Amino acid sequence: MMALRALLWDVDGTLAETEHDGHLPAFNRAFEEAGLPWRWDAERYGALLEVTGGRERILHDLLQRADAPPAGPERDALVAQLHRRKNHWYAQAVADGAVRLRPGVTDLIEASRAHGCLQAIVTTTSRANVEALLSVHLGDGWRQGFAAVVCGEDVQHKKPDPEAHHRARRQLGLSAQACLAIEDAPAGARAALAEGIPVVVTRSRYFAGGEPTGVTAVGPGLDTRAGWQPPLSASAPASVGWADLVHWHAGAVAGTRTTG
Ligand code: XBP
Repeated sequence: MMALRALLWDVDGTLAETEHDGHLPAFNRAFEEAGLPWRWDAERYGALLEVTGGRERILHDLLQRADAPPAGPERDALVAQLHRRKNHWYAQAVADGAVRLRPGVTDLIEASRAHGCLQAIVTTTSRANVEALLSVHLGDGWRQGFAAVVCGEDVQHKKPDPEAHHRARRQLGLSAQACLAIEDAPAGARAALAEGIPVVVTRSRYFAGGEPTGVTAVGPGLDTRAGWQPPLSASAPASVGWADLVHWHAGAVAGTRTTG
């Protein structure tokens, strides 16, 4: 039986509620400081999250605005400027403590590490955003604790393309079935599954509904044993633990999927 050798962590929505607490207000701040009347509310942002990548998201929105510059160098410069300033305000929000890690994340990283399981970051957000978030919460030396860190700059195609998961797996030197991806969004789950990596979904604010297909387990968060599919037995401590991950992973590798 293939052992679980690495956890592949998504960042936005999975490690932290970065979208609502960090990126969304930062986008609006960037619009405001550029003197633009554009603002995104939570509903609009939820819809825009279909588009992965902050730069791509701005461009997508702008294409639907009559008051946006037409295609050309002026528009490209505006998108680049807004994205740069968005990331500035995002880093500021993280430094100010506005974006916390989701409950249960740090415990599970530590518990799985203690069992020799490698840790990886697989995200298509910008590297600077990952650096900002993890240096605040895991300390300046956080990078040493991760055997692979794949970010938006490292790939040509963002999620749901499997390129980021493929790169991470190659850097780890592991087969897909030795890994387990933890994701919140359908695009992330699809990306990992396309690479053949079993997926656990921790639902997040913007991806609270829907039934992800083909994933090994789906639940409300790592800090609770309630509300998971397949159900978890009640036990203490009342959070998802290393033994649960091993169990889920073994089921996935054996071909028993719970959803879809
Ligand atoms: C998350 C994203 C990102 C962030 C913004 O991707 O969709 O676009 O919202 O990040 P993933 P940037 O699920 O792969 O973590 O502005 O840095 O692109």
